[in-house]
Amino acid sequence: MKAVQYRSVGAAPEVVEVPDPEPGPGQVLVKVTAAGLCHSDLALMHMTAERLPFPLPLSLGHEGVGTVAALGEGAAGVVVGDSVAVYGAWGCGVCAACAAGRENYCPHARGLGIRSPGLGAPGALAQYLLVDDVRHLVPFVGLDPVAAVSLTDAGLTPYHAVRWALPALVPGSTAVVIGVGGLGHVAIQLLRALTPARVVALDVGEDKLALAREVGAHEALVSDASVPEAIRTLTGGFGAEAVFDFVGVEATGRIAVASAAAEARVLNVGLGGGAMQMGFMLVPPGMSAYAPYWGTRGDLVEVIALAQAGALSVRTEIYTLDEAPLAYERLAAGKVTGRAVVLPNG
Ligand code: FEH
Ligand code: ZN
Ligand code: ZN
Repeated sequence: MKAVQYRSVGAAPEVVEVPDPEPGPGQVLVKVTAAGLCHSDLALMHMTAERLPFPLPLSLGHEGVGTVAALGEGAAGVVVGDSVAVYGAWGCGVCAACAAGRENYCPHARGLGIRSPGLGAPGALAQYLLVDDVRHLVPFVGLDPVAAVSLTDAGLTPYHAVRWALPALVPGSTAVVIGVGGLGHVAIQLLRALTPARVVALDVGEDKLALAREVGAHEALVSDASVPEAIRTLTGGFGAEAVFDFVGVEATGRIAVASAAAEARVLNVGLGGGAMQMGFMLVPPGMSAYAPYWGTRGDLVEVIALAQAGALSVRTEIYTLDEAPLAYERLAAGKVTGRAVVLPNG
């Protein structure tokens, strides 16, 4: 089969022919309908050999939907032809976190050598994907798989983040979204669907600010050092009750804290590698900070239900498998609107 692989440190991703995978005991083989690209893919392709936490070559793609193509011995709960979304945060499946569906926070996975697809295990940017257990598959009926594949990451990750901030997002509150990319533009829709908060979007690109307004932001402001003052003016001098930084560099971390109200919930969801200040008198009194990772399996079921109810839609750019290296170049250059989606069998 064909797959998009990262084959050596520093090399560009390339489309190669690899052996067709066969499902082993308990595994499910999924014929991939669509797979999304993520900034995390770029982050891992910029890591030094010393920091890369898994061997190469690696088939990329941790955002995938498809149809069940075959079941390994003993696998049950799905049948050939079922349309499924892949929950990508694979854990051990038996610890307290995994038993509660929080496999994204499983403390045992790494030590057991359990990796997510596209993040150490063969990923979804391929014609077929091996899924280690049927519990990682979520039914995906009534949605266009191409339009909605990114719910498995660009939807799931901001949904998990917004859910943590919900107690702060009461009537009269303000939520700030920094970065209107693949995750940020979905976060705006989730905040509008799930909370009464006024949503203020920040970005540096006028095209991204236009997208923010299109998907429901009440305000869309240029993200620079003066913007916390604008947010304080908007909020009567108090600041925002929740701030979501989907960029995650030092500068946006500073903007996030400077824009926050007392008791605000501030989240660093970005991959920029920037630190966010925390400490008495360094941040507003009572401020909470959270660095979430992906989302729980229950979150994925809920975000799919939100999409099925028409409450959110992911903006996508469609590419063939052979165009995937170009799509990564465009993603790296900030030229992708919403999410880039590849059709491995299209
Ligand atoms: C993947 C790997 C590391 C950090 C963050 C991520 C996310 O893209 C998964 O949603
Ligand atoms: Zn991702
Ligand atoms: Zn576990």
